[in-house]
Amino acid sequence: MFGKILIANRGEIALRIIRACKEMNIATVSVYSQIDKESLHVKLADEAICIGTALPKDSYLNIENIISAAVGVGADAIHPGFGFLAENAKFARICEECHIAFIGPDAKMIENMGDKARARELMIKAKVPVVPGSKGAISTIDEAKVIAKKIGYPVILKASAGGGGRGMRIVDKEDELEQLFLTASHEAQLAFGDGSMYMEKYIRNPRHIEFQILGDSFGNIIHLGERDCSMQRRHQKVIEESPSPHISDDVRAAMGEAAVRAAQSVNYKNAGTVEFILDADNSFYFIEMNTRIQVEHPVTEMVTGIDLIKEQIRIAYGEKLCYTQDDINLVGAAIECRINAENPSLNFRPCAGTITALHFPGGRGVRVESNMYSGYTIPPTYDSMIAKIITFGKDRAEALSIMKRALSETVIEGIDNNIEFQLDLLHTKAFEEGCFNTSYIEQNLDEILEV
Ligand code: MV4
Repeated sequence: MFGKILIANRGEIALRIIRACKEMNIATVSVYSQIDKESLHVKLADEAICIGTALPKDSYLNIENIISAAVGVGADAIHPGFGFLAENAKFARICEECHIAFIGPDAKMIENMGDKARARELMIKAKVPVVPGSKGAISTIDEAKVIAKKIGYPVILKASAGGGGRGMRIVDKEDELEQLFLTASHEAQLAFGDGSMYMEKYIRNPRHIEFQILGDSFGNIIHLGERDCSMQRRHQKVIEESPSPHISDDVRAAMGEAAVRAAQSVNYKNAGTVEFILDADNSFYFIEMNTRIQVEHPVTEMVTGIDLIKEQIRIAYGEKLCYTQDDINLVGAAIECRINAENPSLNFRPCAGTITALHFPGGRGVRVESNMYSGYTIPPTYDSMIAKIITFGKDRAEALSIMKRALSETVIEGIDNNIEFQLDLLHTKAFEEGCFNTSYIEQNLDEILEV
């Protein structure tokens, strides 16, 4: 097994990876920015190396500094976590060239799936259902008009280099197409250095359901069930759960089969997520494949009993998956609430500052992933997620009652946070009944805040 892993990340995911390594007897190296020197990932790793100043581009995105650190300490592998360099093909390639294992799929896979138009094209070839639309990227406005006419308005234009909701435009009628295409493409060129766009039929108020995939170097691919991430706001997930309260066993089986086919068709290796949207008729369509471990991975861990980080490490080391699809039993239900340092009443304004008192929940069925401690100062530099609280029960009703109990035990003082908002959300009729789509929070915000 690897002797030493460098974790190229911060926050709760860095802790999550350090913990998995410790349980596997693998030495850990944290990297940190100057502003993070009091962070828990620095204290809990066997070694820690400062890689630059606070801004991500000067530290957590600085490939040269991270590779230098890895070479200097003799790390065999790098785990990129999520965000930062996790889906950076150039970084994965440089790791390969330096004979450091990148814990994730290879650079070519990251490139292919990072180009969302190309991923779509590959899925069409693999007969995975996609939303009606262009085959790959669109070259001209005339072509865009022809496709839009064929599939019918409204359509959605998406940047090939976007993903996760960035670089998208909804077009209601042909009059608007040219203008929206040009501005979206221009924006994508500025933001990603790639202005290419593709088109899909716009599905109103979809559900977002994603499947967790694991693939090894021997062509074995399994799925670990789905996560329903429909409770979100402005493309930021707020609550995730597994299983989805919305789909039947038949739909689940069909989606799982499509997800495995998607991964098999590109010979996928390591952990990945196949994202689908579901329309009102429960028709499902592939939209993107993420080539990283995701924030919400604990939800899958709770219902499968599988440690996804350890699996990622074993796969990167070249081990065979020790499960077949038949070995995967989905048991019970898990819910994750993301706890953010933000003020929901002030348009979710992020809040930096010092935590003066902190008490996390415990007890049966509760898991907390966080790098917070009493006295810790949250820097203004990074995203506002400070904890994930995950609960597990024999069914959704039990996981939900445990979550309500857990959140009501939680104390976070000194900074704004969204605990009360999460509690209000959990108490809505829509959440209780599992009957909501990706527009729910935006469309019902006043009501939720007022509960
Ligand atoms: C869509 C869509 C409707 N129709 N594609 C947003 C994030 C990115 N992963 C894809 N997204 C969407 N793609 C078509 N053809 C609606 C969304 C969408 C969405 C998707 C998943 C989760 C939350 C969302 C919130 C708004 C819009």
